[in-house]
Amino acid sequence: MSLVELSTVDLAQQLRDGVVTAEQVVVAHLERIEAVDGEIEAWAALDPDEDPLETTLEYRAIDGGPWTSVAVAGSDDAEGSTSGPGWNDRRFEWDTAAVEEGEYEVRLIASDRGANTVADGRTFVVSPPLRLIVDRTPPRYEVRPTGQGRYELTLEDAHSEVRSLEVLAAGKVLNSFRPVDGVCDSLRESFSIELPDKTEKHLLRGTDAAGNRVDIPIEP
Ligand SMILES: [Ca+2]
Ligand SMILES: [Ca+2]
Repeated sequence: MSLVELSTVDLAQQLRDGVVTAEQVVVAHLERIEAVDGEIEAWAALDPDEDPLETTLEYRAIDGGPWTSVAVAGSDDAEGSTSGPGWNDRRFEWDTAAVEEGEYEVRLIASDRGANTVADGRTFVVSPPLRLIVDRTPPRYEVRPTGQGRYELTLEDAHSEVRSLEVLAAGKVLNSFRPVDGVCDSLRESFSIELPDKTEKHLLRGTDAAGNRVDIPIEP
């Protein structure tokens, strides 16, 4: 099944699981637009210049409110001038540095209105909106030694699922631990772990689904 055919729920799950990236989803939808647009190429005969399709990415908080356009750096059109938000290289980059952390809906609006009269131009929403999480903060952790090199450890994140707990050696991942319930699939996961060498210092690393990492030093 292609990305544009997935249900919102399945797509959101795949995004959370890291199976697909937001960029791949947007590109898939842009390709879909291109494919559909191709079927309506009949009117291109009336317009041999090939209308540029102007696309805008919009987002809003998951609990509603107004849509905000994502400012995208202008791309050069055929004449070499800069044409507002759009895509030439089939790639949108959303710099979320100034966006508050949390869950958002993201949608793509496509229009060829700029190149047509109002009557001819078409504007449509590429639906359904995607759910995306903006998350720049690593999980918090709590560690409790229980003796004999064993520890009870909890990772908790405000926005993304906890994805992994690993032990590093010389900067490389030596091993990863399964949570007590078997699967890293929620905002809070508990681990009951035993470290390989009880007399050595260890460095653990907790990672959330957005890839934010926290290093956890363990002293013997
Ligand atoms: Ca996080
Ligand atoms: Ca779990």
